[in-house]
Amino acid sequence: EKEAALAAAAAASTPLDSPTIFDKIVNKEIPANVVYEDDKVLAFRDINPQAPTHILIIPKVKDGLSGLSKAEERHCEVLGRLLYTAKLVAKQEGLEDGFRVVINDGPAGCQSVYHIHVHVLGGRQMNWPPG
Ligand code: D5M
Repeated sequence: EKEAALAAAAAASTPLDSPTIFDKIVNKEIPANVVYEDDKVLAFRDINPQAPTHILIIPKVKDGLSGLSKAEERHCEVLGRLLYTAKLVAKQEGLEDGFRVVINDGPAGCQSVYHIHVHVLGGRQMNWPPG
């Protein structure tokens, strides 16, 4: 019982569960260049674009999804919604020739904001392998 309480306390205080700057964007506390919004997801232009089109798609409610590595089965619907929104946004941005979708996870994946997000990059030729 004590162990469970300690584990719960540790989980509650993990920084990964803390609000991020993306919560402030969802709550309109800081501005963002929003390109798509519905009841579940928000899409806005990346502040540091790596391509002519660079959009981030996030769930409005994080629900423990600080990153893809934290996904549970209950997240399947929102994960599908994020990818489907990537398609909608790519079409809206006129990326007919193709585009790239990226999810960075954890330190080795170069993740910097711990609220899951899908990058949509396009408007130039992408290269492989990525950096
Ligand atoms: O990607 C996190 C991305 O979030 C990174 O490309 C910059 C972007 N970012 C950070 N703050 C903002 C604000 N305020 N508006 C728009 N975009 C922002 P990652 O995959 O975690 O490295």
